[in-house]
Amino acid sequence: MHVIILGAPGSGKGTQSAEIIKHFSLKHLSTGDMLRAEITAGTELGIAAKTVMDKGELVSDDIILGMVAEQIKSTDKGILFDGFPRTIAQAEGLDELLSEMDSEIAHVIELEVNNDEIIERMLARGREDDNEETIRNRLEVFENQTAPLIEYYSNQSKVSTVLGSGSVDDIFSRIEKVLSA
Ligand code: B4P
Repeated sequence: MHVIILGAPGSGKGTQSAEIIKHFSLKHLSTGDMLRAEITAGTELGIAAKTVMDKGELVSDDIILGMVAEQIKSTDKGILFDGFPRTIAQAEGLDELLSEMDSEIAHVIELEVNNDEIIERMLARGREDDNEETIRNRLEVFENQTAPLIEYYSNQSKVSTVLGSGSVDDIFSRIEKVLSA
């Protein structure tokens, strides 16, 4: 079973992914974590990605799809995709990669949180790309490039929308119901 967790920046995708993998046998694949690991390691990819991420923009589809393809091919487990796909091109690329393996996405969990709460959370998180100007740009990028994925996956009848505010445990219980159904 492959699952996508989708939501605005700061909606808690990483936080809920950590809960999901405690209870379901899935491999956690976070493109944000992978990019931050490249930055920490000081690779060429990391240096290029940092400039883009600091502005709140998206790293190119080719780079992301290359990184993800490598991971998908190296595991037999179901995958929890966190922060990926973020564009229609990435979603189409993912569908293609999975269909080559006779597989497909089973569930898309959409985490719904209002923008005021998101801004408050990210300012409190204080990661390097969490300043107010970058956050506003990331929210705009989300609306323009990532939100259309909800329609893309709704057309495949795969989307379950989950309220992403409240306690981490309460939100996880809502997700657990969807994944156990
Ligand atoms: P990501 O690493 O995906 O991070 P995010 O969207 O900012 O955060 P997430 O939703 O995981 O929130 P979190 O759990 O941390 O992306 C970072 C950047 O990488 C992107 O802007 C982009 O440049 C690049 N990138 C990544 N993937 C890409 C792709 N596929 N294509 C192109 N570029 C890509 O939660 C946020 C905060 O809220 C935390 O402090 C947390 O503790 C708090 N929180 C969580 N749940 C809470 C709750 N229930 N109540 C209160 N606070 C809560």
